[in-house]
Amino acid sequence: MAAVMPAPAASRLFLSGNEAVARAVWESGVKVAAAYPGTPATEMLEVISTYPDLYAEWSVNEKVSLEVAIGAAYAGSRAFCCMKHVGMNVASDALMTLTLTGVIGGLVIAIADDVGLSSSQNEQDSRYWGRFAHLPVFEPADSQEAYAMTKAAFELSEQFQVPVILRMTTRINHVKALVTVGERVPHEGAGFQKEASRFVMVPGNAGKRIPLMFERDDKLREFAESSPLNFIEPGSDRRVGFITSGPAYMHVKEAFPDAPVLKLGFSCPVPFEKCRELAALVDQVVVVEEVEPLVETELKAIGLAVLGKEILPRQGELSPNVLKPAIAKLLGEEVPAAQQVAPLPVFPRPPTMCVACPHLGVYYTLSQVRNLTIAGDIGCYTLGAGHPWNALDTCVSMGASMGVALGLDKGRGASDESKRILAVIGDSTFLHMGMQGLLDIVYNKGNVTVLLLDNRAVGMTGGQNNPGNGYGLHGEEAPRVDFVKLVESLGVKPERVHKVNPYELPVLFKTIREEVKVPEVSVIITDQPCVLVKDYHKLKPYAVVEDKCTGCGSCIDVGCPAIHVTRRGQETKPNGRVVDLAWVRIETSVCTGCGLCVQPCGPKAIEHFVPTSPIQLVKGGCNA
Ligand SMILES: Cc1ncc(C[n+]2csc(CCOP(=O)(O)OP(=O)(O)O)c2C)c(N)n1
Repeated sequence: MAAVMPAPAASRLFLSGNEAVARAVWESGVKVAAAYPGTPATEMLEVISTYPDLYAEWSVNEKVSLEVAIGAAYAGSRAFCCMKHVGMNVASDALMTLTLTGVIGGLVIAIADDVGLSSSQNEQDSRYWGRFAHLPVFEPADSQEAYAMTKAAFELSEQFQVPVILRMTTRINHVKALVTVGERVPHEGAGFQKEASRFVMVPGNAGKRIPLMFERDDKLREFAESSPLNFIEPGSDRRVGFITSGPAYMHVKEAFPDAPVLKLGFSCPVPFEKCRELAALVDQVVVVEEVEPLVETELKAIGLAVLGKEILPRQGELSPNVLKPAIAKLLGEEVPAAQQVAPLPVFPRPPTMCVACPHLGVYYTLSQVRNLTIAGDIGCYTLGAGHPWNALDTCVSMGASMGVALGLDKGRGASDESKRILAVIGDSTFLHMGMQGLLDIVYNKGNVTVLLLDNRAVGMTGGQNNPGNGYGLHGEEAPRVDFVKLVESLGVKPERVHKVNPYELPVLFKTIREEVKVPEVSVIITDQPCVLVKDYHKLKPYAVVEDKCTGCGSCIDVGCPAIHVTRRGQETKPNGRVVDLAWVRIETSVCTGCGLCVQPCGPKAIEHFVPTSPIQLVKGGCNA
């Protein structure tokens, strides 16, 4: 977690967009900040939690985090909530009613879109929420803007009593730049004032708020027209002008430094007059927006002749190497050869689980059991879909393994009759959205075996604390969920609930084999901690005894990245064929002695590492 930044006002700090937003949240006098982790948004709350004088929490999911922020804003305090793009799908039920009540204290919701899918199950454009929920959207283009727009968003939120969406993308969240910061200004809310017609959204009350929401739309559009966040840079090359927002603005400036540009920082509602102004300056207008053609569609609807996704991709970032050829083609210019070359691809490094990860034992076991259909979920254990396990058959969204497994059970086709249906879910994902799915399986008498991988961490996003590990955001003690009691209280029969150590492969294998045969719901809980959390204790490392290793590769099937195959020479077979002799090696410097690889090793060639020279000890046990 990033450290607190006690820098005084006017300091220039080198901050990522996430850190810049965190600083602005603190300076804005926010009292309550809540979030559920998700890349690329996670660090916002992590950094906020290092500032004094505010309450910050990891909530169990994004919907709860938004609801916590709503309550604080109803009480007149400033509140902040952040999430990755898919988080807003979860939180949107609250959002769509929040837009009717509005807020008292300023409420800013930062949504981080993973444009380019560096770490997500899909690519979404969160600016849609601005249109769908009739809310203003700000789009920063760098860290300084992320900071300034967060502060401006709180002002706007209170002026119009409306929550404001700050739309960020991975490039803004993670890239660092210099930011000049200011002072914290405390903000004291008046406290919650009862007003049932506004805060109790039953049909009679909600219906009366809808026209107010539409009126607010008009006022916001008018405001956007004169907002300094929307400005025109007249440029000198008038052949093409650009209407753009967020990081795409930076790409436009880099690719076409002389072109007229309308930069939309306050991009929803779209300031139509400003767009017309830009159009009047140039021969052609191109709207450059990542991901969906939202501004473009609205401009076309008001009769403005603009181009956009006809010539630009709808997926991924609009970097200069994407923009330059597209605009050259539009202008009938030759595309310079250098610009036609796609950027060099990064050497492929498939994601892998950590050395000694407790999930390894689970997937090694699953890859040995036949006749399974496995509904996967989202977390480190999604990597079980990859090599060497190839264990997962589906992965949709957080918590979906439960419902999908039930659907696979109830919707069995001709070839599925004898198949056993299994669902794999992590502890944080179970608490986020999985619990309800398990209740549904129980209630609807599904025949599903659930593997609940309790590694006491939100591993995938950096090992954050959660109700499953008994620590709060600041590392303080907190009530720890008892997963056995929880699943039993959801209706799973006690005899169908098993807690197993995922490093004990025979026990795990036997438990899975037996439970998938039982025609009712059962839950197998693995109980060993993530190797990256403080509850994990390293054991003595292992090494391969060269003389005993036959190179069979059974240990490789575990999938531990500390194990790899090397060539130890060649052998000529009686038929004259020359074959490579393989030998497996364990990187003892990273091995933590979990013993998973020892279990499938036929020739018993894996033994505790014994350093034979002081140099090996100094090097951390490298057996090279
Ligand atoms: C709706 C939503 N919110 C957040 C995320 C980001 N995210 C991906 S996996 C994950 C949780 C993983 O934790 P857990 O289920 O405990 O599994 P582990 O990674 O520890 O194995 C999160 C928060 C997401 N993909 N979707």
